[in-house]
Amino acid sequence: MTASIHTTCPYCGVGCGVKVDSQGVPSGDAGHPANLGALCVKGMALGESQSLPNRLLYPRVNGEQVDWPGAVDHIARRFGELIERHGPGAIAFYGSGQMLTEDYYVANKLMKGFIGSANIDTNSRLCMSSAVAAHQHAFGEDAVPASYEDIDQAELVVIVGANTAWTHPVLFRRLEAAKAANPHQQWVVIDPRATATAQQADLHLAITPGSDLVLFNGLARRILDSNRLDRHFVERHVAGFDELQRQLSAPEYSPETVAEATGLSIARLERFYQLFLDHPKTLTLFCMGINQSLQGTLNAGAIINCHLLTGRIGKPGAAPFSLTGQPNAMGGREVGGLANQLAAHMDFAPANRDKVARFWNTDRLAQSPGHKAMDMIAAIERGEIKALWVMGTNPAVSLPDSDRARRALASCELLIVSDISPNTDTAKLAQVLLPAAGWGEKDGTVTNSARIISRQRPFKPAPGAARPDWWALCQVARAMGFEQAFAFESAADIFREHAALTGFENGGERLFDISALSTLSDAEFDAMTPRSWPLSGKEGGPARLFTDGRFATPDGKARLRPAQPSAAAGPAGLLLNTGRLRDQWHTMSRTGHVARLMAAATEPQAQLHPDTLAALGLERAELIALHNEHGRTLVRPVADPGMAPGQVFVPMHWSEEFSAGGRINDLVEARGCALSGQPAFKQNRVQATPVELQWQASWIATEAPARLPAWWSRRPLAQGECWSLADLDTSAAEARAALTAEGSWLDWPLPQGRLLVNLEQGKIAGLLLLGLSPWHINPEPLATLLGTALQPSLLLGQLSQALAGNSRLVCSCWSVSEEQIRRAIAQNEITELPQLQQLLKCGTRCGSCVPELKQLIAVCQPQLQGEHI
Ligand SMILES: Nc1nc2c(c(=O)[nH]1)N[C@H]1C(S)=C(S)[C@@H](COP(=O)(O)OP(=O)(O)OC[C@H]3O[C@@H](n4cnc5c(=O)[nH]c(N)nc54)[C@H](O)[C@@H]3O)O[C@H]1N2
Ligand SMILES: Nc1nc2c(c(=O)[nH]1)N[C@H]1C(S)=C(S)[C@@H](COP(=O)(O)OP(=O)(O)OC[C@H]3O[C@@H](n4cnc5c(=O)[nH]c(N)nc54)[C@H](O)[C@@H]3O)O[C@H]1N2
Ligand code: SF4
Ligand SMILES: [Mo]
Repeated sequence: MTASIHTTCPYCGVGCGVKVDSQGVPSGDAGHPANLGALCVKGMALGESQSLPNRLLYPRVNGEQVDWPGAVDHIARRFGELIERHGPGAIAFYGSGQMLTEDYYVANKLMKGFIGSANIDTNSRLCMSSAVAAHQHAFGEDAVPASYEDIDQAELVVIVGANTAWTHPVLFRRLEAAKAANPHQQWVVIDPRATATAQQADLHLAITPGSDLVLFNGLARRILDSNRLDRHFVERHVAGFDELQRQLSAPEYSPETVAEATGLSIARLERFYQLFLDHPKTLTLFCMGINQSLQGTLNAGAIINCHLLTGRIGKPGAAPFSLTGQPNAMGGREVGGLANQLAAHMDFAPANRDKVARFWNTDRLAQSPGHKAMDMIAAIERGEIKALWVMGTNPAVSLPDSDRARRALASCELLIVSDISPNTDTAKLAQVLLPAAGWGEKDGTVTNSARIISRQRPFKPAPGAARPDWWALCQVARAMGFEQAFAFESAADIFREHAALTGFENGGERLFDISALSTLSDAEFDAMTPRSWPLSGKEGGPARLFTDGRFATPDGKARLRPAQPSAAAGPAGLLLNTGRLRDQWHTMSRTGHVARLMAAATEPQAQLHPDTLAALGLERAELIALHNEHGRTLVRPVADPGMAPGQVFVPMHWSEEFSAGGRINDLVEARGCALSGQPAFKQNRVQATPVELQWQASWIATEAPARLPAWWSRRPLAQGECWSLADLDTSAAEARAALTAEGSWLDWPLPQGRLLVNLEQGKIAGLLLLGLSPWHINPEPLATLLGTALQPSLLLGQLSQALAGNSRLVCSCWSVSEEQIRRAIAQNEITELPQLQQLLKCGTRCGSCVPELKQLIAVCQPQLQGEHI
C-alpha cells in the first residue's frame, strides 16, 4: 500500500493541509500549520467533487476536437498575426488566484516578458486588490503582517466585512478554540447582516453598508482624543501623522456624526471604541465587505491607520489581517501577476524593469502597467484587445455587469479558455478550449493568507489529454519562438526560477525573498514541507512581519493614509449586497454537482428582512424579480430577520449552468475603487417586484427536460437530478404538453396538481410534479425510484414523504436537516450545543455548521420558554 500524499485544499485562502490515502479519500493533515488536522465541509467533500460529471478531456478549436500540437500551433499563429497587425497590447490574459504559483509565474513571464504586454490581470482584482493597494501604500510592499498564531494570542478580534464562519471555516474554528481557551478574548463583528459569524460575536455592529471608512476614521479620532496614541511607535516608525491628525479633527468624526453615518447607536459605537482602546492585543480580520467597495483601498487604509497609531503591528496577537479568498491569491501577488505589478513584488519603476529584463534575458519587456480586469472588458469593446486567454476563472459569471462582460468576451477575435470543464458559462463562449489538469492531478505550490507556502501534489493521473496549465503556457511560448526562456520541464524547474527572481539584486529592499529555495533539488522540492516567508522563522512556525518596526518604504517608516469618505448618495431602491454561501464555491463549477453541498441552499435566493418583504407586498411571492438599469433576475425571496430593512443579499454563485434566473452580476455595476480597480460588488441598487407564475413544477430524472421554461434551476440528488421549473407566460396545459411530449407517461391527479410518471420499458425514467410549488417538496424520496419498476404503493409512499416538506440540510456531513434540528431542540428542550451534537451527531465532523446550530438553539429558545409559561 502506498503512503498517503500530503497536499493542500484547492478552495479558500486558509490553505488547509490535506492527506489523501491510497483510496483517494481526503482527511485533514494534522501536521499542517494552517489547519492542524481540521477540514471544513468543502474540504471534506473533496472526494466527491473530484468526479466532475463533464470533464474537458481534449483541446477543441472552433468546436472540433484537436490534439495539443494543433491547438498550440493555432494559438501561436493567431497571436503572431495579431501582434504583427496591432502590437502586443492586442493580447491579454485573465488568470486566477486558483492557479498554482508555477502556472502564474509562467503566464506573467510570457505576457510581460516575451509577448511584451502587461495586459495580464486576474480575478484577484475582484478579490484582493484593495488590500494589496493599501498594503503597498502603508508598508511599502504588499505584505500581510500577521500569522495564524496571532489568533491564539489576541485579546480582541475585530472581524470586518467577513463572514468567516462560512468563508474561512477552519480559521473560524481556530478562533472558537482561542476563545474557549481564553474566555476573556472579545469578538466584534462589523457586518450589515447578522451572519453566522456575527451571531457568535460579543458585539455585532450592523453598520450602514459602505460606512466602514467613517467608522475607522472615527476610531482613529477617538484614539487621539483619548490620548491612546503610541507616541513612541508613531514618532519612530510612522510617517504622515500631522496630516491625518488635521483631517481627523473635522466635525464629521465626532461620535454623533459617526453614529449617524454608520447607523449605529452612540452606545454601541462607544462600546466598540472602548474595547479597542482597552485591548492592545487587537487583531483586525477583514475581507470582501471592506475590499469590494467604492473606497476599498481607503477602507483597508483606515483599519491599518488605527493599528499604526496604536503600534499594534508586528507584535504577538496584534495586526491588521487581510484574509485572502482563494487558495493562491497570495502566490499570484508574489509572482506579480496583476496588471499594475511587474514581477516578484517589483513594480514598473525603471530600475525594476532593468532588473527583470536582465533576469529573464529579454528585450521585449512590457514598459508600463496594463489594463485591470474591468478595463480589459472596456478595451475589448473598443477593439484594442483582440485576443484573451482565460485560465482558472469564469468571468462570464463573476465579473460585474456580466451581460456586458459576456458580450465583450463573445466579441473577441480569439477567446482561449483553459478549464477543467467545458460547460462553464465562459467555456461556452470560447473558440479554443484547453483541458487543464485539476486538483489531485497537478504539482506545484500555493501561498495562503498567512504567507505559508505549501505543496499541491498529484495523487492520480490527469484524464484524457488534460495537462497542467504551466505546460500549456510553455508549449505556446515555445511555439512563438521563446524556446529557451520556457524550457521548463517540471513545476520544480519553475519554482526554482521564481525563487531565484525574488532574491535577484534584492539587497534587502524587498521583503519577499525566498531565494534560499532556488537551489532545492527535485527531491527536496517533492519533500518540501509547508513554510512561511520570511524564511528566517522556524519551519511552519509564526512568521510575523515588521517585528522591529521597520517597513519596506525607503525611510523604513509606515505611512498613514488620511481619507475622506465620498458622499454615498445613489439612486433609490433596495441596497443589493452579494457574497457567499457556506457550501458553494464561486460559480459552482466544482461544487454544484455534489448533492450534499447543494442541499443547504437549493436555488438562487434573495434574503430580505420580513418587514421589507411586507412593505413591498412580497410576503407570499414564490419568485421575485430583482432589476435595475443593468439587468433583471428571478430569485426566490427568503425572510431573514438578520437582514437590515431596505437591503437584499443574494449569493454570487448561480450561473447559467445551474439556473436561468440567478446570475446576480447582471445587476452589478462595473464600477469600483478608483485606487485599486476592485469592483464594488457589495453596494448596488435594485428594485424588487413580484412576478405572477402561470405554473410551477419539479422534474426528477437523470436527464434534463427537452424544453426549458423561462425560469429553472437544477440540483443534483443522491440519485438523478431535480429541476425546479416555473413560467410566467405559458399555461400549465402547454407546459404539460411540452414536458411530456416524449415517451409514455402515467398521470395521477393530486389535490393541488398532478404527478406524471415517465415509464421506459416498465421502469421509472422520470417524474414530474406539476402544479405544486417545487419549494415545498423534498425530491429525494421520489428520486430513489428512478430506474425501478413501477409499484404504485411504493410510489405513493414516497410521494407522501416528498410532500411532507422540503427540508434544508444544515449539517451536510451527517445529512441532518433544519427540520430535524428544530424538532430535536423542541422535543428535548435542548439549550446547549453538546446535547444536540450527542443526539443527532450534527456538527461533530467538520464543524462548519456549528455556528448555525448555535443560532438555531438560540432562535428556538424563546419558543421553548413560551411553552413553559
Ligand atoms: N464557502 C465559500 N467560502 C469561500 C468562497 C466561496 O466561494 N465559498 N470564496 C473564497 C473567496 S475567493 C473569498 S474572496 C472569500 C470571501 O470571504 P468573505 O469576505 O467573508 O465573504 P462574502 O460573503 O463575500 O462577504 C463578507 C461579508 O461582507 C459583508 N458586507 C457587505 N457590505 C459590507 C460593508 O459595507 N461593510 C462591512 N463591514 N461588511 C459588508 C456581507 O454582508 C458579507 O457577510 O471567501 C473565500 N471562501
Ligand atoms: N456579485 C459578486 N461577484 C463576485 C464576488 C462577490 O462577492 N459578489 N466575488 C469576487 C471574487 S472575490 C472572486 S475570487 C471571483 C471568483 O470567481 P471565478 O474565479 O470566476 O470563480 P470560479 O468558479 O472559482 O472559477 C474558477 C474556474 O476555474 C476552473 N478550474 C478549476 N481548476 C482548474 C485548474 O486546475 N486549471 C484551470 N485552468 N481551471 C480550473 C473551474 O472549473 C472554474 O470554471 O468572483 C468575484 N465575483
Ligand atoms: S477552510 Fe475549508 S475550504 Fe478553506 S482551505 Fe480549509 S478545508 Fe479548504
Ligand atoms: Mo475572492
